[in-house]
Amino acid sequence: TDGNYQENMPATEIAKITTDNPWYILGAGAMGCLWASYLTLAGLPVVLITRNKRNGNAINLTKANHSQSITIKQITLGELKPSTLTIKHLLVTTKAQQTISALSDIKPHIDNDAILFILQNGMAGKHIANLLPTQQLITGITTDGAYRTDELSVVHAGTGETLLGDKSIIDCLPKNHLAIKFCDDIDNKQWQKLAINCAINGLTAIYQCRNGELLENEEALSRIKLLCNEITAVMHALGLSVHQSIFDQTLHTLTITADNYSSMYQDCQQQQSTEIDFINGYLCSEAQRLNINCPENQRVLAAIKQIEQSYAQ
Ligand code: KPL
Repeated sequence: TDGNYQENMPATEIAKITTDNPWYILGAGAMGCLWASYLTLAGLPVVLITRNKRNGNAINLTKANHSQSITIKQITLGELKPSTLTIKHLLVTTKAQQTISALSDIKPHIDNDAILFILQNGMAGKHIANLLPTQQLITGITTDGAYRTDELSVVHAGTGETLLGDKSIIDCLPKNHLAIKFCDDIDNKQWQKLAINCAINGLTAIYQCRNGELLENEEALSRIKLLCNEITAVMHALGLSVHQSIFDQTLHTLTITADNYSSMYQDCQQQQSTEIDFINGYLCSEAQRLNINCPENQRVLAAIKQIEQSYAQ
């Protein structure tokens, strides 16, 4: 499905990225810095929107022990607000729980016809669509692994792939640097990713371990089984096809990301709010709507909420 659609597509339908009309990136975390780097390397103009002024204007990108410094244009929210600047292309890489507040901050600058490419864990899509009803929202799902070692240094630790639910922007993305593919079944893929995050992320924060260590923990494994059964029931009730068992997919992800610390583990370690409301929280609210019991997901949700509350003490 990917790759050779372009010949049939009129040039006017392909969004144009120029210096006057760059990719703006909201969310300068690991994914935001990674994409800012690769978009720049692909020759596409980029502006990183940051809350506070950063020390320096270069991102240090490391992949397979090779580091390079990439100059990136940045604008702070304070500089953006009084300007008349209009955003036509926005890559959203904020954490799910920060997305609505961050988008509300820049909403006056987002063009009514803007394209938003949303690349994050969890299910925040509906809230974004309510906030920005006229803009085109394109969902992306990525299995690339990245972490930051400081504000502007990012390590591309695991090479995965990025799927997106719309072809129109593929030529405006760094497809020579990242494995980017169109997916005609993005809602299903997003649910599979949600399912895996429901089964892994909370437990790594509860047992305070790397992903792979869950495989050696019998109690954790039996909880993963329960979580997967509940998620599968919800997916079936929603009419989503589950080709490969969610439990098998989870075990596979745990094996290939064995050395990773999950994003939720990292958030808890840094005493930051987590994406739990958009992962197990979302699953539980869908289950409730469908009258399906999800006690194990509720248990994980409650345990992570308790961890978050303990920071405030
Ligand atoms: O997506 C992830 C995350 O940490 O958020 C997994 C797949 C669990 C990898 O760590």
